[in-house]
Amino acid sequence: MKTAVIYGVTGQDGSYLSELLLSKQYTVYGIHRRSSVNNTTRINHLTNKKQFHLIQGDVTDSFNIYRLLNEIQPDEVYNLAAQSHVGTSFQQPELTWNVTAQGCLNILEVIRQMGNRPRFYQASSSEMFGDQYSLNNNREKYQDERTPFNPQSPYAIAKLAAHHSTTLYRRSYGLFACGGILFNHESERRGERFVTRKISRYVADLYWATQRGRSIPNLKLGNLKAKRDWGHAEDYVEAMWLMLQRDIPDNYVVATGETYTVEEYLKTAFKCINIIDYMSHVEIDDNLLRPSEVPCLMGDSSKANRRLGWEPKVNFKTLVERMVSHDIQIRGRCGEHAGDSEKFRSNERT
Ligand code: NAP
Ligand code: G4F
Repeated sequence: MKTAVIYGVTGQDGSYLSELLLSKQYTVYGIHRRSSVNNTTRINHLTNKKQFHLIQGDVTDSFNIYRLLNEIQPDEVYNLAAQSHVGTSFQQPELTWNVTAQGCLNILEVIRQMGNRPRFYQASSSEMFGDQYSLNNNREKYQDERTPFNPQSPYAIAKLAAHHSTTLYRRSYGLFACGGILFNHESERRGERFVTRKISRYVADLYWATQRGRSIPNLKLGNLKAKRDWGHAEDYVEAMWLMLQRDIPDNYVVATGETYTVEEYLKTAFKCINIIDYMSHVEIDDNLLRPSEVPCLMGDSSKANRRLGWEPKVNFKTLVERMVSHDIQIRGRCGEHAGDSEKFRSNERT
């Protein structure tokens, strides 16, 4: 039976990857940061499983990485740890760099020095492409493994440094290290400050407010014109695992191949509660616009399809419907407190 270490286990992807590996009989060591409040809500349902172990650690602490990896001697290490919010990276560039770039290098250096080297997965990002794209025969923009990178945020710069480090350690030291260039993937467990979840939570609050004959303040958003290639996280963690099962390590784009604007997501989400005039519930807040933006992401994951046999199962419409329906259920259970999240949203500045 295999053993895996997951950095970033408390995040959206960490929780789905843990479930996937446990279903394949892995022993999973999830590394999580000490927090003054509970940060394990996405994995609480796993903590009573015999093969799941939660251990304190942090990717910025090389001594801790060295000790843990040498004690556990895993077969596979997945680095999903990051300050992963693009907007926040403009406010906290140094922290973003330390966690997202330096953290990856810290793990690679420890693995390089190990006798039995585990296989390594780095959570790279489509944000690294920035404003770059390739053109297909229909003159449509897309990104694949050959598209140049031109990062547009401190987050993307840090991810690109980590991605290049992963490739360098593979080529220079022979590490089995893969970079998964994943396009946006969302889910019912998505962080509340990413745009898809922010919208699905608002739609759920609006639904319950209407049911109770109340009104709530408008939803504040930034750029509605940006286009993203949105898939479901459960599909994407399978691609991570598949990369580490191959004979040869490599980098892969993982995407659905379809792109939609933020406004199209908004429209589809409001349609779930039969509201067509969605813009009457939305305000554009200039504070939510970013100093620089990634205008259009649409991935071509043909290589992952050919070599890993990977393809996405959840399409855009199903993704939106699942997120809204989930939030309607949980916001319904919150009852009277449903409006509280609005106070938080109106204070959000990223
Ligand atoms: P997420 O929900 O924000 O999870 C990030 C994880 O990193 C959390 O578990 C967080 O712990 C942990 N973390 C933060 N700082 C850390 C540190 N110093 N040491 C150890 N762990 C730390 O992100 P996600 O959506 O699951 O994404 C997983 C990874 O894929 C991230 O690296 C992200 O940048 C990358 N990625 C995501 C997407 C996407 O669309 N979701 C696309 C491409 C790439 P806390 O819970 O304690 O904060
Ligand atoms: O949901 P977002 O914050 O995701 P973004 O910036 O695309 O980054 C996500 O995907 C990356 C992969 O491409 C990951 F690497 C990264 O870790 C993260 O998971 O924003 C999506 C779009 C942006 O264009 C943003 O400007 O939505 C726009 N947007 C408009 N209003 C907003 C808002 N984004 C947020 N977070 N909040 C808003 O109110």
